[in-house]
Amino acid sequence: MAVVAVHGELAGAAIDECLQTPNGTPITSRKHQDVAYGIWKSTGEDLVVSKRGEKHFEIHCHGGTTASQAVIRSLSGRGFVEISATEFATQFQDFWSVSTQLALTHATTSKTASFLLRLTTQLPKQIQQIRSYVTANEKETAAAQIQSMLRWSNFGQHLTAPRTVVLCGQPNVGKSSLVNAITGFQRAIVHDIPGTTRDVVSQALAIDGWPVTLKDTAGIRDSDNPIEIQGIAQAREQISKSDLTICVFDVNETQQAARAEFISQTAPDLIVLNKTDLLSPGQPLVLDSTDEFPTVRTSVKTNQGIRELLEIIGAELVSEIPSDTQTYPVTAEQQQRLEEALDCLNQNSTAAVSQALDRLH
Ligand SMILES: Nc1nc2c(ncn2[C@@H]2O[C@H](COP(=O)(O)OP(=O)(O)OP(=O)(O)O)[C@@H](O)[C@H]2O)c(=O)[nH]1
Ligand SMILES: [Mg+2]
Repeated sequence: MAVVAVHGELAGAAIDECLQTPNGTPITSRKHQDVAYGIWKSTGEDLVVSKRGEKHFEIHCHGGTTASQAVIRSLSGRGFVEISATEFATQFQDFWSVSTQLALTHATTSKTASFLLRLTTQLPKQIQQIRSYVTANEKETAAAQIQSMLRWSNFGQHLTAPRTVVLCGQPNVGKSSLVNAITGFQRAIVHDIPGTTRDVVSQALAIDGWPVTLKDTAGIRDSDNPIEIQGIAQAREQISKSDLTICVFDVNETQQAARAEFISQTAPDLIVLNKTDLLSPGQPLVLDSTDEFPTVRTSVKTNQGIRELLEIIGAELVSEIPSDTQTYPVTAEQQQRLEEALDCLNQNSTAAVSQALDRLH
């Protein structure tokens, strides 16, 4: 669906010329917030018009861009100028409202959308409060509020930017099989030949409502195959950049020294001991006693531990959630403005605080 907002003295009159309503009632004679169904005369498209104010209307169009483009063409022919949604919003609202609303449009889960929706009203209010403290020369209070907001910057920006979870391990331990079990479809190639995965295979998904990019990587081992060497280098690079690294081992593997070496090289956040279905009864678990890392035992064949693995990933990714009244930046620019404002407060230049908070985009 596309929404075309139309603003100006002649907005209602222009829409009335272009729109055929069922009973012929013009949109200009309707009450504020009224909604009218109609047909756009030039193309015969069905659409809905909402009167938001005397000079402010919204035309809601379905069906790709055909209807919205037709509306824009008709209005452009009547002297209206097309501008982007961001430009339009900034003419009526301040930076804090616009940037938070734009972030909300990039939310990919209902959980992150609900955090952002609350902030669309709370964040501009909080900034207004900071402005008042600065005006009243209550610098310490203003600075303390900004500091408490900045503490949640990382959480705020991850509401729209997915966190990266990387699965790594030696070849053939079941990394790609786990990726498929987690995503619920055959995303990655699985084979009993060690060294199957070469490229990094990424998949977007939500874990406990948090947006995540799950990355399957090449099994890490000594190799003289140039393609495999590249894959292993990519795997190491992904590990160094990840928000959460999961080391996968075959639970039946008995070489404890090799595992310990692998763990010290990759510094994981979580360990998975896979292929538990192949354990014979009474077989001792070599690496099950590590207290250093959360450890989950799984079997892709029987589905054992997959749900638990997802729960632990969710908890490890987001260990702390801000209270309902806490506000925080949700974009890099919001964070930067708050940091600048805090610097200005620390240097006692209060006039510069409002410049940092309110400068034009
Ligand atoms: N019995 C059993 N077999 C498994 C399990 N998980 C994976 N496998 C098998 O182990 C083999 C290797 O699985 P992959 O998922 O390709 O392993 P990988 O770690 O991605 O391997 P590389 O890409 O070579 O690094 C395949 O034959 C899988 O079917 C499991 O939990 N139990
Ligand atoms: Mg693989």
